[in-house]
Amino acid sequence: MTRAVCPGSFDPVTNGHLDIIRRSARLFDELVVATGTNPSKGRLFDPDERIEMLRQTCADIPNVTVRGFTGLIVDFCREIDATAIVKGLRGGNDYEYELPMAQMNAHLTGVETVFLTTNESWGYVSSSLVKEVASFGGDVSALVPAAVHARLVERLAERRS
Ligand code: COD
Repeated sequence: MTRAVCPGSFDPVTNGHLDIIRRSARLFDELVVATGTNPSKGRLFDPDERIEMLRQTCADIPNVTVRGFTGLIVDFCREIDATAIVKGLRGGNDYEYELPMAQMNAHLTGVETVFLTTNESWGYVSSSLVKEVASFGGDVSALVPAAVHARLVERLAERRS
């Protein structure tokens, strides 16, 4: 039985994330999507909200579960007996950012990191850019699941009022 973890901030989950999740779920028996906090990024949704949106959007993928984690990703992997971490790569910047993390995580516990290249449709999509464009009134409805889009519009309106 192979179990992998797909970690991220998912603030909020985008169609780019979902594509990586769906493709990873075909490679492993079980995939645990794990929301953590990246201290270098501000957040729009709290962890429970991010988990709820992920559960809603991954509900049709039978071998996917969604969990929150705090602390080191390698400790979470050990706790749930996962042997691989799956990450998505959109380009050189992602590679530069992810490579030392993959090597550090391998150094810490020997966990493997598997990289999937982005789907050509979603290579320019990031949660940060989606939030920025939406905050100025741009249409991001094709870039995130419909339920997430509704929450995003609502949250940004709350922030403005
Ligand atoms: N197409 C393909 N992949 C994508 C796309 C897209 N359009 N958008 C995002 N991705 C990929 C990213 O490259 C990343 O691999 C993953 O999806 C998640 O992205 P984000 O932006 O939601 O999440 P990050 O990068 O902010 O998450 C960082 C973590 C929380 C996973 C990281 O900080 C972490 O592991 N923290 C725990 C503490 C720890 O262990 N630190 C030491 C690490 S060595």
